[in-house]
Amino acid sequence: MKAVEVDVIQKIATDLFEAERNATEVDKFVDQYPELDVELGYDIQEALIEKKCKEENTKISGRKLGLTSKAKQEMMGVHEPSYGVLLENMQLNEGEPISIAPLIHPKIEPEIAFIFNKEVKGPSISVTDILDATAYIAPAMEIIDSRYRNFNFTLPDVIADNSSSSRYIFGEKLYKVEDVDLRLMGMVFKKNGEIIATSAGAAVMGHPARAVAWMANKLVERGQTIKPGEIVLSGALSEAFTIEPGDHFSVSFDGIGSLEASFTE
Ligand code: OOG
Ligand code: MG
Repeated sequence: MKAVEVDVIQKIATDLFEAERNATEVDKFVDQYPELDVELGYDIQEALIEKKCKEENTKISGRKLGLTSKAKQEMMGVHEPSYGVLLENMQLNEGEPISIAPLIHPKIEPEIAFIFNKEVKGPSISVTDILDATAYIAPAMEIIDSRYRNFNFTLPDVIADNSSSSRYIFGEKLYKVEDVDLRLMGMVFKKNGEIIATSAGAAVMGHPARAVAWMANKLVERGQTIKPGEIVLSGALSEAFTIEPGDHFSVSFDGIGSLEASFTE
């Protein structure tokens, strides 16, 4: 890697780290750094995760997919998926009220969590390989919080920003993957008792495990794998919804139960 690239990686990673810590927005970087492409985006994401692990004294707990459904791609104007890293300090517990005070402009998404008990190493990983390596699935919600002003970004920008990751929560009750048809599994998402979205697993790239397989095949290009014990979020099955203090969200899936989340100031 050239020295100038190393400087750009560290500069953008530091700006994104501080934007999160201070809950302030930054402008997307592509305009200022035309060399910012998908590869450089993942280099920055790696540098950012390394910095977060060190300074926040946490470690990697899994991965997440982003922009895997048409609803999300159209909402954000980005037509390719991305992935990001989940850290232990991003995980929330079911039943605990969630304060949005430390966040910039949080939104919430209904997702499916995969919990792995085998390593998944690309290339040529298929839907079947993902299902074989999955110990459990559970209903999940992701709280995203882009560090970019008004969630305005390009694909390389959002990759650098760890695909807008902020917090995640999944159901304590876990389900066997062979007991459901992930493609046809229906989903109802409610805010304050009213239905705000309905969907099915197939909204995520035709099959949620296809999104995870896509990621496993991308990860290997960077010498990485999905590790046993890691959790992977499928990507949202619907668009994302703004969170206000006092809001209560619930997601219910056919066959795998439901999950609730309440928010405070
Ligand atoms: C990017 C992250 C998208 C999902 O599930 O699609 C994402 C964004 O929309 O800010 O997490
Ligand atoms: Mg998401």
